[in-house]
Amino acid sequence: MMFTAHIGLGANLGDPVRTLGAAIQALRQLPDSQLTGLSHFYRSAPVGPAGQPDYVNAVARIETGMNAHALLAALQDIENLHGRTREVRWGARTLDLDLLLYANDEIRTSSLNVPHIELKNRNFVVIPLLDINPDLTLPDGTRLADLPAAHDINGLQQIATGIS
Ligand code: A4P
Ligand code: MG
Repeated sequence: MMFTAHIGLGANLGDPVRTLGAAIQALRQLPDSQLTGLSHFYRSAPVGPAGQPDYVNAVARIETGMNAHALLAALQDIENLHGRTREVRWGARTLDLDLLLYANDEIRTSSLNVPHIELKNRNFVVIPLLDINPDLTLPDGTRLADLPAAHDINGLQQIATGIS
């Protein structure tokens, strides 16, 4: 069985566009998986501790045979490969990969929350998700396009990267 998963990519240290490009290459190489969608890239104002650089954010869609926990572990391996260190919650990082959506599942465990807890509140997640699928609906039935974040371009700026 193959399942659709949406992955949020974010970086705000080093060369974020280059890091996201490398992460997308790594996603293409995930076992039993295929990259089937990629949003535009956005520069976004940081949410969380003040004084950190702007982020670059994007969303990728894959079709995968991996279950959600195996996929999360694979995403953490990619983060680690790109020098991710975890110190401050919501603080600066070289690469953050979040499992935003997995099939139409709702998963609430100590190590994995899907849909991602902050998904609905973050324009830098909602707007790229809509790039990939303007009709996307969450497991609770919410149409993504109906969320306030879908119409909030505050702090968000599309950037040209040549990555597709
Ligand atoms: N975890 C649970 N559910 C998930 C999921 N769906 N995807 C657990 C990924 N991880 C999930 O995450 C901590 C733990 O969350 C993991 O061990 C995993 O088991 P982490 O990535 O180590 O820590 P974190 O990212 O610092 O914390 P958190 O709460 O995940 O933060 P977020 O929500 O990822 O936010 N501002 C802008 N403009 N753009 C950004 O991308 N990102 C963040 C980080 C803050 N501000 C930002 C941005
Ligand atoms: Mg995270």
